[in-house]
Amino acid sequence: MVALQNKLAKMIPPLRDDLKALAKEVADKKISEVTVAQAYGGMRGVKAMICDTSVVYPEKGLVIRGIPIMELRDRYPEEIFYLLCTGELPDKAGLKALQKELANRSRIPKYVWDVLEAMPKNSHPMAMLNTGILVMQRESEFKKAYDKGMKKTDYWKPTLEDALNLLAKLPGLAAGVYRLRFKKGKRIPYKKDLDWGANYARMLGIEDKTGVFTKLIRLYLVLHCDHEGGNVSANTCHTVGSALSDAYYSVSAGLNGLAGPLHGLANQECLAWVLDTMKKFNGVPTNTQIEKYTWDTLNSGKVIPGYGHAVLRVTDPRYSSFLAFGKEYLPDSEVFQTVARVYDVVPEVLKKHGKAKNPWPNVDAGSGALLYHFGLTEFPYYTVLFSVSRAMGMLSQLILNRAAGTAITRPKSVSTQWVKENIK
Ligand code: HAX
Repeated sequence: MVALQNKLAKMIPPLRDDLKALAKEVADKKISEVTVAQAYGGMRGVKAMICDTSVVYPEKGLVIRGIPIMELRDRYPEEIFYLLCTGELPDKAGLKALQKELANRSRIPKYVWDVLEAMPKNSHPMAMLNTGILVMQRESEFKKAYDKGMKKTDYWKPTLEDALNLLAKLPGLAAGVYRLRFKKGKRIPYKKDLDWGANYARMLGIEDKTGVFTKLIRLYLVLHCDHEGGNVSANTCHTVGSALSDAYYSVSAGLNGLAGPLHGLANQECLAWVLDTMKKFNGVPTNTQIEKYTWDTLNSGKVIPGYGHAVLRVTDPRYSSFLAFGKEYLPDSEVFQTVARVYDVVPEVLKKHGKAKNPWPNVDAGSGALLYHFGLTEFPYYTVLFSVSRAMGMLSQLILNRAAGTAITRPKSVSTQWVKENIK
């Protein structure tokens, strides 16, 4: 056993007892009420599930196990996975052990490539990534152990195995999707002496003489790792996992949600919007030009991608982290300059427009411009990068849910007829 497995093995039995006792002690207390508006409105603000990996505060953004995301910017993504699972950052030995564990599990079965190569050439990279994950479901250790009749208190163990296997393979799979889909040439193998994020950067095959692109990929993987439990991808993964579907099924389901334009696909839409403004105005637009373009977009009934959020009510600290990175490493990039200028203009326009509850940028508003600068210009690919990172959040939540023995998700729905008859 390596450090993460050991740590969880010690942590989980008392944690399970603690959760059980707490749930019993306060069983009848109310934590939320639901209005008709919320039932019709995507259950926004309804507190009806537990997630211990992270919390999103409207006024300060993402906090992972008590640590604001801004303070974790310089960490390795693997450290974040350890933190999400255990509540603590690993020591040096724990990090090394986890990196070694991931390297040893990184080989991707050949049948995955056979399937992906048979897909239509214009398939969306997210459909390819998800197909790759789903086709590996047959490798699930959870499924094998479940079929042998494992006891409920052991469910988390093969789930952790699945999580490590999947995480280890994701950079290679995701990079392979990039190289295949965009005809970049042969796949680049995992290098065992490099960390997980550096491997991903390297396997994409983007030239990186200065090492700044690798830094960006590590940062990207850290910033997108988790966003509590109720967002579309986490909530979907949780629901599917609650039926005891294994990690491959559950994460794949969650990522299908991430592929929607109101969720993770917003990063591709956002860069497209920024590039459109630059094309229209022949270079970095002025504030007045951006203002006009923003109004044109709103007046045509579209949203401004990368702005607004269901929970946040301030500038997303993840956006601020990307902005700081851009200012440090690529202040001369015209795309980055446009993104920074859009930030000066769009919030004020959205306030005047008066619809969006949050006029500030979310994580997706800035990330694409940085990738674009380094030559990763195929923006339909951006949500795949997001997925590799978000898998850490979904998998850590799944492990903890298995440990806690979380119940199958099954809220009660009511019909419109019922609302008319009982509420009106
Ligand atoms: N531009 C224009 N209008 C917006 C808007 C934006 N950026 N954000 C919200 N609105 C509108 C909504 O469409 C809604 O209009 P209707 O009443 O006509 O339906 C109204 O303002 C109220 O919405 P809200 O309560 O402020 O926002 P929601 O919680 O319903 O939705 C969204 C949150 C993120 C989906 C929304 O702000 C949006 O569509 N933003 C643009 C897309 C985007 O950036 N998505 C990524 C979010 C982060 C993420 O999940 N990344 O993965």
